[in-house]
Amino acid sequence: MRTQTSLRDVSLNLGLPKPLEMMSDEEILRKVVIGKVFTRTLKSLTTSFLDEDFDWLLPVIFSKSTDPLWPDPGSSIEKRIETEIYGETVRTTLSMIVHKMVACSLAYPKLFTLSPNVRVEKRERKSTGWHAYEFSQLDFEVRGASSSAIRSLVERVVIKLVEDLRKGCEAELTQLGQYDVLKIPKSPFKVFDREELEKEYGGSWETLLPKVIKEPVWVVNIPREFYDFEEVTGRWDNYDLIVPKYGEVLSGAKREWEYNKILKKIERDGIRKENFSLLLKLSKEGRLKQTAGAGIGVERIVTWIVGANHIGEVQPFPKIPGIVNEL
Ligand code: ASN
Repeated sequence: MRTQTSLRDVSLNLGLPKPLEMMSDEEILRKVVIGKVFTRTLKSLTTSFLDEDFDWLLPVIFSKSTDPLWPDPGSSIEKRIETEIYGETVRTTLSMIVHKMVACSLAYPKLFTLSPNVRVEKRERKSTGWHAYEFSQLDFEVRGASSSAIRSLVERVVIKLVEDLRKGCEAELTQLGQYDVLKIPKSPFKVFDREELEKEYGGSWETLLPKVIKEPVWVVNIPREFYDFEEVTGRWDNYDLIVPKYGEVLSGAKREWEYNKILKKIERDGIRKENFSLLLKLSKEGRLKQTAGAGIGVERIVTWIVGANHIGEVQPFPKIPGIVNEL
C-alpha cells in the first residue's frame, strides 16, 4: 500500500522531466496531482487580483518592442527570436514589461496579465532545475503605486495562496509530502539589501540566500534593466521575492517615466533606441506615468509549493533548456 506521501520521491533519480508519453503510470499520477495544485494556484492568484480591482488583459506573442532583458546579470539568453511579418521585424515576448508600462499609463491603472514568456536560455541551464525556455508570468502593474505598496500587495497574495492551497489541496500537498513543509508566511516579509548580501555572501548570494531562509524574503536594490527606477544616489528601487530552497519567484520595481533618464539609461546599457521608440515617445510627451509592478513566475511558485526537483515537472509540456520535445 502507498504511504500518504508516496508521490514525493517519484521524480527523484529519474533525471530530467520527461514528456507525458514517456512517463510511467506513477509519474503521470504525480503529474496529475501537481496539476491540481497548479489549477488551484491559478484560481487563487487570479481571484486575488480580481478582488483587488485589477483589470485582466490577455497577453501578446509578437511585438516590435519587448523586454531587452539586458543588462540583467541573471539572464542568459542564447538566442533572441525575431521574425518578419508584414514587412516588419517582430520579437516574441520576453516579458510584457513594455506593454504593462504603456497600458497602465494610458488606459488601465491596475492591470494584470498571464503571459507566455519565451526565453531561450543557455542549454547548460537545464540542470539548474529553475529555468524553462517557455514559462508564464502573472505580470501586473499599478499606476502611481510605491514599491512598498506593491510588496504589501504581493505579501497578501502569497499568504492567501498558501492558505487557499492548504485548505483546497490538503490531500494533494500531503501526497507530495509538502503539507507540513508549506507554512503560511508571516507578513511583513524580511527585506535584505543586495549590497549587504554581497558583503555577506559575495557574488553568489542568489544561490546561497535560498539555502538559509525558512520563509519568503525580499531582496531590494538590484542593478538591472533601464525601466526599473534608479534614485539619484544610484540605489535601485526594485525588488525580488526569494523563496526557501529555490530562489527568485518574482521580480518587480517602481518604473522610470522621465524621458531624459530613460534615454540616458538606454544609451548606457548599449541597447537599441529604435526598439523602444514608443516608450521614448510617450515619455517625451509626458504621457508615460509613474507606475510600479512585478511579475510572478507561475511555474516557479508552483515548483516551490509542490517541492518539485525541476520546474519542468510542473509543466505539462516541459520546456527544459536544450531539450526540444515534439510538444
Ligand atoms: N515582470 C518583470 C517586472 O515586472 C520584468 C521581467 O520579467 N523581466 O519587473
